[in-house]
Amino acid sequence: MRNRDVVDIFNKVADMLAIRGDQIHRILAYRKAAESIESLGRDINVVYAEGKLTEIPGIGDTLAAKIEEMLTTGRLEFYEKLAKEIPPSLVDLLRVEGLGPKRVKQIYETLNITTLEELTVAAREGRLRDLPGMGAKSEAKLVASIDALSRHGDARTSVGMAWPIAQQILQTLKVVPGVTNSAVGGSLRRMRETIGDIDLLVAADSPDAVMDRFGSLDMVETVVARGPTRSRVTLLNGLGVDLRVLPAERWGTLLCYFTGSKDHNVKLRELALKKGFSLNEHAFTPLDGTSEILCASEEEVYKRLGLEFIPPRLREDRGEIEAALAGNLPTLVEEADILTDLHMHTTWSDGKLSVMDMARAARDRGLRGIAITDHSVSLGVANGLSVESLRQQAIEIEAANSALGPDFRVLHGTEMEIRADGSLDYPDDVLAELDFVIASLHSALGQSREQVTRRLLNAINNPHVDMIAHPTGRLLPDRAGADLDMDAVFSAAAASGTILEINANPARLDLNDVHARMAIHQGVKIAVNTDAHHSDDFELLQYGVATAQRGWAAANDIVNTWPIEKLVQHVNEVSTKVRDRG
Ligand code: DGT
Ligand code: CA
Ligand code: CA
Ligand code: ZN
Repeated sequence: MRNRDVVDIFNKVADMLAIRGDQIHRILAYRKAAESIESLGRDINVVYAEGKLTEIPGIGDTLAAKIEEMLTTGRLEFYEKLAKEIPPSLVDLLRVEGLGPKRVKQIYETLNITTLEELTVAAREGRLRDLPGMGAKSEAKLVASIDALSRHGDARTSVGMAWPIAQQILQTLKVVPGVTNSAVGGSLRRMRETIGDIDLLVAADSPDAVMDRFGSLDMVETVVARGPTRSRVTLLNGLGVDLRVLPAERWGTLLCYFTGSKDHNVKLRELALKKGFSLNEHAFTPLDGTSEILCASEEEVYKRLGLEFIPPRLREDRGEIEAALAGNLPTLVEEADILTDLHMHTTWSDGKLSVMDMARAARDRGLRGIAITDHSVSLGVANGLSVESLRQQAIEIEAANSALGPDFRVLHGTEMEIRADGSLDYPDDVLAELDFVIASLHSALGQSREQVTRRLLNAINNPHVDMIAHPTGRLLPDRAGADLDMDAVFSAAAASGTILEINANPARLDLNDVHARMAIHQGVKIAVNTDAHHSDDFELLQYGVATAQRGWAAANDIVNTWPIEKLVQHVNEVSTKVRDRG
């Protein structure tokens, strides 16, 4: 058994004791033990081998004996005996908002319900309202809570939803007196496309004021746990937030440990052990028993391990530690490197602002150029442009360019439908009039791999098509994209010079991180664009850049970092080359 398993069983025992109606101090003892093992940061098997279990906070002789039993036999007799009295599956019922241990016991004893499924059925059939102390109203509330649980349950949240919330909470915590540092950690700092929960880290000498402020935030629904260095809350939207607080001199190890990923941490710890240290969120602790070494910055943590600093977006155990050891980490593209945005919409199709409004807003954000890429005619739902409208739009774009002067360039583009049969929405002679041609799939995404891949390759190989937007067409969290043969797509894009997009909208992030890395490896040029329908959407760029970073992209891999003249030249050369070859 490992730390997690012991934590799991102790938490279950605490819940089962609570349902049984046991003494509160006994229940709390198991919870405290679980929390301390959870934040132990060392392999509990090692601690046991050293005979030091009782040095763990909250572990006395009784609990140490139980841990020993689990580690040596893989079982816990006490748990098995308890399970005969209180079915362990009852613990799941406690996850339903508004269901406490007493009520769970009553439901079990009177209706013999032992699982969340059985409870759901009983509640829907109206069998709970007759229990003493219940009623039709509280039964209806319970049904709503069960629904909410299955909605949020184990579902992951979009990074675009979680990031602003995390920033908002941090704004409040960083001004609490005594706070010297604060940051987002976990998968959100690594900018995974979806996140399980928000992790926040704070450096402060005394955690109490921070914990108080955290628990009393308006958006908090319940404080799930509060310990000496850790609190966990559930927000009104069902999202979980973990907060850990340690003194400033431990900030580096704290931030590193809770940024993860877990697999990255495991590798760091192995490196530390080779150098004679255990490593957790608190410190490097020498195995020879001399006093611990603190790191106030993350840089020191990596330095001590003999590694280059590894940017958070690479910390997925995808070769970054090996690269850091060899001094081979990429210099990642940064948001500040981005000079253009090559995909956006205006009132000509389904956007909310005019060409000029979008251009001014982009210029105000420091960009040097944009491409206006409204939808083409067959995307009727998005008010796609006919050839005549497209030609009228050209006049407006020319006017915008004269008005904006030489330091900003508006390219006339299109986001052209690739129709279900693989043909393109505009004829070649119309495409030839445009500065920048995007082709994309919005319909018939469920076609067979062979069919949908052939459809996309047809667009990639058209000499007028400069870029493919959101290649798979997926929508997070649950609409899968086209089942493309990615290898075929990447090699065709590399051969033809067709740019592939990382669409920065957090509902897309398409290409995803892994595909972006494969594409770059095969020599494909990548664009990061917002697909803005309003100037507010320019904010979304950060998610696209983060995805590019997670794909190990350097600035030169991303065409938006190129001066616009170079970009235009690339697009023209590629068209000519392909035309000559074909
Ligand atoms: P999520 O929330 O599922 O999107 O993913 P994370 O990576 O945010 O995971 P979370 O919230 O469970 O934990 C935050 C970080 O804490 C995680 O990235 C690494 C660290 N951590 C958590 N549990 C463990 C563990 O059992 N072992 C190690 N080495 N690190 C852990
Ligand atoms: Ca997390
Ligand atoms: Ca967490
Ligand atoms: Zn678009």
